[in-house]
Order: sequence, then C-alpha cells, then structure tokens
Amino acid sequence: MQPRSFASLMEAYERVISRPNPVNERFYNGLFTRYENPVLTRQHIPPFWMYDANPDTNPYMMQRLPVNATFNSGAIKVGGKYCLVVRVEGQDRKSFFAVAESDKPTEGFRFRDYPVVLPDTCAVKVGQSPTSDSDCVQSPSEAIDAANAVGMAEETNVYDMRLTQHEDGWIYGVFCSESKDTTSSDLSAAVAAAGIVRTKDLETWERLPNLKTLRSPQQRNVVLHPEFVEGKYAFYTRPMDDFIETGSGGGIGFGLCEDITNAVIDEEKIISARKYHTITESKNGAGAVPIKCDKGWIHIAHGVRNTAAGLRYVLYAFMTSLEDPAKVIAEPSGMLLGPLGNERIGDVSNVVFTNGAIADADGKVYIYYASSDTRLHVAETDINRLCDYLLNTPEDPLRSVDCVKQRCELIAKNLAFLKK
Ligand code: M1P
Repeated sequence: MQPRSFASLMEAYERVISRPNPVNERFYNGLFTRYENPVLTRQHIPPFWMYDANPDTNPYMMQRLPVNATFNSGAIKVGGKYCLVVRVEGQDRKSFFAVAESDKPTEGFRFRDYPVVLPDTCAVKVGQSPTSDSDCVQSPSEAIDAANAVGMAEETNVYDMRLTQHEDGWIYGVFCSESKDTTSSDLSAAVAAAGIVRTKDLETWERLPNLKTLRSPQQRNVVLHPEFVEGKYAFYTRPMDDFIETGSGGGIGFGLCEDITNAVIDEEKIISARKYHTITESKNGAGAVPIKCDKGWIHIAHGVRNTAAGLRYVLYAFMTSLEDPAKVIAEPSGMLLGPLGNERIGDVSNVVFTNGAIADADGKVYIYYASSDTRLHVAETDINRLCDYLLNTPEDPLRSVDCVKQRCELIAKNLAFLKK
C-alpha cells in the first residue's frame, strides 16, 4: 500500500463536505422529505483529528486516533447557522461532543477545528460546581469525592446532548453522563445521569451539577423545556431502574425544579407511557426539544420494542398542551420515522434516534436523526404538516381487531369518495 499524502487526505475530506445532498425522490409519505446522503459520517471528520500530518513522525500516514461514528446530535440555529452538537465516537468507544455547522440545513456541515472541551467532573473542588480549569484538585480520590459532592461520579462517557435555547437567555446542553457502577461486581455495570452545561456561543461551556431525580436511580434522554413552567425549570425525564432496562420506569416523565444550578426533581409525572405491544413497549425517551406552535408543543421522541433480532428503535411524535406542556393532547398511532434501506445497518442495527430538530422562521422543520448508531441524516418537514399528522392521524387502538376496523373505515370512506 502506497502511503497517501496528508494533502490528498484533506482533498478527499473537502470533497465529502462539499458533496451536494439531493432529495431522495424514491421516498414519499406526504409528511417528510428524506435526503440521499447522511449529513454527517465519519468521513466528515477532519483528517487532522485522526492523522499525524507530519510524514517524518508518521511515515505510513496512518490514523493515530481513528473515529468510529458520528451520530445522535443536538441541533440549534445560532447566528444564522445550523449547528449540530454531534456525538462523535472514537475507535476507543469513548464518545465526545463536537460542533458541526453549515449555512444550509441539509448539507455542507463542517466540524469546528476542535471538539467541545467539557469541564472535567473529576477536577473540581469539594462542594463547588466545576466551571473552569482553575477548579482542579490534586489527588484522584479528592477529585472523586468532589465530583460526588456535586452529584457527579467519575464520569467515563458522555453522549446525546439536547440543546435548549431557554427563555432565561442561556443555551443549555443536557446529556447522558455515564459512570461505572462501583457498587456492582459486574464489570459492565454502569450508571446513567443527566449532565448539564450551558453556553452562549457553543464555544465556552459552563458545567453545572448533574440533575438529581429523587425518585429515579438513573436517567437518560433528559430534555430541558425551553420555557419556565409555573416559574420553574421543566425537564422531560426518562426514569430508569437500571442502565439498559428502564424497569419500573413507565415512560417519558416530566418534573420541575427551582434552581438549574442545583437541579433537583422530586416528582416525575409520566406523560407518554410505554404500552404493551406498541412501538414503545420496551422503552421510550424524549428526543428533540419540543417545538412550540399555535396548536401545542410538538414532541419528537423515540420508542423501542424488542424483536428476535434485538431492540428496534423508531421515532414517534406527540403533542402537549400550550397551557400545560405535561398534558398530552395528541399521540398518533405507530412510528413517525423508522430505519430505511442502509439506515438499518450499523454498529447497533435497526435503530433511528433523534436528539435534535431545528424549526426555522419560515415554518420548515429539520429533524436530525441518526441511523444505527453510525451516521446522521436529516428529514425535512414543516409545522403545518406535523400538526396535521399529530391531530388527524388516528390513535393506536391497541388490538388487531380494532386496527382492522380502523383501516376498513378508511377504505370505505375512500371507495365512496372515489365512486363520486
Ligand atoms: O443504541 C441505541 C440508543 O440506545 C440508547 O437509547 P435508550 O437509552 O433509549 O436505550 C442511547 O444510548 C442512544 O445513544 C443510542 O442511540
């Protein structure tokens, strides 16, 4: 194999970034448009993140720090740019965050030169919220004590950030902060918590203590609501007994907290429950930050069911009331979007997952969804279509016999209409 020049690797990378992304004309469902190419893949990673560019120290021009996948991203528009805070996974299995941005919503995404450098939870003074490098402590045990004191164990992995432009003026990032479960002898035992950061520019990040939910041992897929509710910060939660299984966690929860700098939720009310023999039977979780429109709050979440081939993740949607964002007023039957074609294959196959969508001023909505924990795509729709879908799609009647009845009603209506 001839070693390639670093310049040729940069040229190939630039070709990937500038590749147009045409609409997938073969797909139609009246609700959203799919695009031919993913918006981000590991080919979008700048070569200078992976290679040592100097042939003297890298004579074979080999990747020194390869990247495995670019997927589940938070999404927000800042300064006219479409910004994604992407889950990037190194080949060492550790995930981290990186901002990719573009002037266009469906193509041209380019990572900023450096990934996001989060303040280290293992580098804080006892009792303090870790906000800067100067908060460093000396010994590892002191660091762990300090992290525990502010509700953060020794964090091993971070992923799936939701970005909320809150009415208090900050952009919050809420993400999964994963630590080893040191109370278990099982090497794989882990604890998931909701980490919280805030920023004004996606460049400088202030770390706040992790969310504490007094009645749920673990949390993942936590989303901060963009407005105060009853004068408090409101979170969509996903109570779980365990790291993978939600156990007694009944679905997507909702809870209020007084102080985001020390966020504690007591009661979590289940608003979108898991249901037997539906797409949410195994688990579900909030996805994109809810989108406000004149009919309600639009939620795009994920539902998980089990199959002989393992878990199957799809997106679904529901609407909550403007007066009470914890009150579901519409929940159409079935999935909004499922994996299609090549999207079905990847590191964790048969998965689509979203943690970010952007609603533009012209009413268009871009749903950034990842397929099979490997790459990131976009689906384009708009507020009117989403509202029509949410408010006019029948609910899941939960039994085959009633599903047939529902379909026969549609057929009869159509046949009568077509005979006119
Ligand atoms: O592997 C599929 C997804 O699994 C998790 O989602 P959940 O907590 O609902 O099971 C997350 O780790 C997510 O990142 C991942 O895409």
